[in-house]
Amino acid sequence: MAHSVKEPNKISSREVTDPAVYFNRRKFIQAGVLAASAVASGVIYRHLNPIGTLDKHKVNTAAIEGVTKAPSTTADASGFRVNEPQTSQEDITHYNNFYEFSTDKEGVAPAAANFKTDGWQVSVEGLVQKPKVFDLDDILKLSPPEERIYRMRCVEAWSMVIPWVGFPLSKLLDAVQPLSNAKYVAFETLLDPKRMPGQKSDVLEWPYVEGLRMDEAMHPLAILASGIYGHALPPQDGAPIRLVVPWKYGFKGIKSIVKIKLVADQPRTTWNVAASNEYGFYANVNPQVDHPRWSQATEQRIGESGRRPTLMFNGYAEQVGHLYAGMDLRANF
Ligand SMILES: Nc1nc2c(c(=O)[nH]1)N[C@H]1C(S)=C(S)[C@@H](COP(=O)(O)O)O[C@H]1N2
Ligand SMILES: [Mo]
Repeated sequence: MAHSVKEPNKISSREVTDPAVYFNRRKFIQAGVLAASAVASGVIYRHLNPIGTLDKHKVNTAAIEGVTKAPSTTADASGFRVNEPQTSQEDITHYNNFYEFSTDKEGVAPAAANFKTDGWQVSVEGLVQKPKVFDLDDILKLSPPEERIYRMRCVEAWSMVIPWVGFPLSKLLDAVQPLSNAKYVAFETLLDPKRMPGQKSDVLEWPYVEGLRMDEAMHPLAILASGIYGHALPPQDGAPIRLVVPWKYGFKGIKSIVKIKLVADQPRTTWNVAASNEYGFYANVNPQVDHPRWSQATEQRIGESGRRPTLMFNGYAEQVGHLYAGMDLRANF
């Protein structure tokens, strides 16, 4: 099931790949019946999996037995690197949500393949002492690249474990010196329908926008990522730079960012504008607050069988719970 949109009928079921369907097809591929499954699904694979990739495709046996066994938690107190099998590079880069290119998860990679990011700049502006239009290289020089191994939980109830290369968003914000009246950070994706053909459709309002409260943005777990598995971010995952906020649903992780603006009031966010009853501003992962159209109690980890229990704050409650003390987590979904 895809995200709800203003006119859901515009997305045919054929375009949307359900995680279970995707996963079952992958299992078929592993079993060596690629041709049969490709025919059955009507999909022509442009990227056949070399055996080496499949060998690296790790399966967690605990999850296969169902959801009774609790998954392992973070490897250390920081939460910077979870101690769970990483999703294969193939899956991370071929099962994507990026509506600027395609609403078909497996269609994003081919549609984005020629996306050029040369000369990329990011404007950091608004309520700051030192607004600046950064060249990408200058942003990446602000702080040494770090590997962060995070869970990623999409609101659609599938999840991955992704080894990002990135640096704390706080380092960039510190560089422009926020003013005391800056309470939120607003993010914007590139608007260029020629380069992002999905923007010719009105499936969402463009450009894609997202936002964080200032204290969320300053949290050490919130990063700007420029790589995956030690390689530069491929277009389909949000090249050249995207946000990653691991305790929130994946849609908060805005891709291909060109503008970051510090503001006084809570900014508009794309999915909240599209369906405010289904996608809140906070969007903290919460197994107890169901989506109006499906349960959030469990999730499908891509590359595994069975379902896992969804964890409060996606397993980062220890690190971020204090940010929401006294807040009604049901009302602020
Ligand atoms: N600009 C932009 N950012 C986006 C999206 C999008 O459609 N456009 N999709 C979001 C959603 S719903 C998810 S789950 C994640 C997916 O990131 P991934 O494809 O790298 O796994 O990106 C988020 N960021
Ligand atoms: Mo998502």
